[in-house]
Amino acid sequence: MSDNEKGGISRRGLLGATAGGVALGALAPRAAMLGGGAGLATMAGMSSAAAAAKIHLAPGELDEYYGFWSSGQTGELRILGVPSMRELMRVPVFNRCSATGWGQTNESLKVMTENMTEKTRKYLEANGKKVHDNGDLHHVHMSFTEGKYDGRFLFMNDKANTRVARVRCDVMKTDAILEIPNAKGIHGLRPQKWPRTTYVFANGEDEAPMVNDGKVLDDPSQYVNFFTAVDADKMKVAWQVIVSGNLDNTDADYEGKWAFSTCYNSEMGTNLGEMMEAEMDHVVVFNIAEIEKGIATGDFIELNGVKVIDGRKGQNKNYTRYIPIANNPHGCNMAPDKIHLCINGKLSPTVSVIDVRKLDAVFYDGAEPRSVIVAEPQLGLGPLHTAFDGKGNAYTSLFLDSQVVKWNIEKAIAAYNGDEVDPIIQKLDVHYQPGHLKTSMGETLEADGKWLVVLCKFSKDRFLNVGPLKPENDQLVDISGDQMVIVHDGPTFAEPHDAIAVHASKMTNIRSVWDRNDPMWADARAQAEKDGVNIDDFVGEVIRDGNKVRVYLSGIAPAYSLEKFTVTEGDEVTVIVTNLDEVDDLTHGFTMGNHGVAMEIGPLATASVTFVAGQPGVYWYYCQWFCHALHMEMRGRMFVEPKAA
Ligand code: RUQ
Ligand code: CUA
Ligand code: CA
Repeated sequence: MSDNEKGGISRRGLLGATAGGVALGALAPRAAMLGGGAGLATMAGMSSAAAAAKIHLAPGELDEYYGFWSSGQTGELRILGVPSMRELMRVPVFNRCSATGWGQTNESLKVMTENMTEKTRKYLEANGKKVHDNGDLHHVHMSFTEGKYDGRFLFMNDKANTRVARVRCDVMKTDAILEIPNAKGIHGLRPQKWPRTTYVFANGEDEAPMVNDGKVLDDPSQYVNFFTAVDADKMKVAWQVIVSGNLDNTDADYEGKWAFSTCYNSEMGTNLGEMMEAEMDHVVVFNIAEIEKGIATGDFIELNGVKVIDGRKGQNKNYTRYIPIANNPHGCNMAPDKIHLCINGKLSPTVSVIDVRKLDAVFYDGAEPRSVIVAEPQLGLGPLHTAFDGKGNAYTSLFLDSQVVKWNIEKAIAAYNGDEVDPIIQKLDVHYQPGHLKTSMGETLEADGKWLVVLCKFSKDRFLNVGPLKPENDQLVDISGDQMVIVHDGPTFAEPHDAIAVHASKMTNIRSVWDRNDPMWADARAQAEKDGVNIDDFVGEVIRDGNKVRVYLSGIAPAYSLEKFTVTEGDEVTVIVTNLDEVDDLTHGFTMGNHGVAMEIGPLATASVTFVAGQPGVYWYYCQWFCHALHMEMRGRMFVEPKAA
């Protein structure tokens, strides 16, 4: 009997009487619509006025937590205040941003291109592009020191173009983007928790030939997947491990010994039926010390400049172990008790609880891989992710049931050992189809059990109808009492997958104006020095260099240092703008009319942009960031002279 069947619901049962699995996607939303009672229990135990009071901030009051939100296919990072759920900022990462010039300024193009593979560079060049301007950002996580957030960096994935990015928490700008060679479709991502974030672990979800050069195509027997450890300080690949099956979500332990990845396609199938064929998939456990030893002793192959360890099944080494889990698991969540890892069943109604203290025996004493499982509570339909309150309770999202279930880990262990106890404390209807859910500080040793954010994939009837494309609904739940209480509906644009809530006291590095010596514009500074221009002074200079023209502008509200400059049609013009206003919140902009050029220049920042001067004529440039009563007057002219015949 399979574990699925042991849980009382077979795969066939979960899918209903449909032939094969193809109807799962269509079935899911309907199933939830039919699941009655939506909303009725949400205010149980608390009046709506009391609930609202908990999240209401008077004008000028600050939130207790920074919420860092992914944005899925929008490709950016978002900052929300928790518990007010007010959106505070959007940080462009993989996307092209009209407001800030991200994806267009020289500084952002450097970040976006400097760690790009040759293959991508050639592809883009052939298509007249410099960068991909989309991303699919699922997971955002902060750097750790000894299991606690340290306020230095945020790391995030791009599933669409196989990248990992880092955002500096001092200025909230992206400072590194790394395209991962060999792997395809980076999905799950987590920083190492202990002793500090030396590695960021990144899962390749999609299977492809090991050497993907077109010689092997439709032969899945030759496909592999890669698990990647990124050096978090250098933002370079440290090493990779080839695995059996694909990789979905990942997490790391609190001892720095292990990383874990779920796999929903141990079958290495290429269609839905094949991907659900097996009774069991697995969790891969990566043994960090053994992998580092293997790299140090030369037990690797080199592939596209990366040291790659073979950790596939059947390797008689201690790099990896494969723990069977009921078919098609999804989320992978390490509890702040440092002991329990929760693997969410998705197709199985269960969460498999692994005691990480039992892993050594599996690696070194030949213990059965499943001997590490200490509980497998049956929670409901479609468990995707689990969060923790630091008080021994877990909160699991049930996608198909449109619920969050609160359950107790110790009781689940007791039940698994045969005790007559029900680990389930409460089931809460949410709206609708929740994916990730996050507790305040819940993925750290400082889990505080105050708030839970449930990121619902569907909002349907919860908001005014805005057309066929609806917002998602990020619901805020008060978990400080015995019972969960929904206190806020938070509509969001496409499409937050994941979020973290970081106590504001952790954000000690955050600045309000830039440091003039910031490395972000080091290239512009070096060029200015060569041109004999001091960009720390109020300067207006035009340097001609063949058909290249460099225009140095300073801005002090409400004027630029130059009211006009002249170039020739077809010149490559670089405009370098420095904002010399050392004033909190005084941002300038630079927009060049009818040239598709616009960028942000924060207080004491320098930013630059390069474009080709267009057809002859007069073009106005202007500051597009409202900076002064005379902001409209902060503008000037570019004269484009006809090219000599
Ligand atoms: S995954 S809904 Cu992209 Cu984080 Cu689970
Ligand atoms: Cu400077 Cu508006
Ligand atoms: Ca499977």
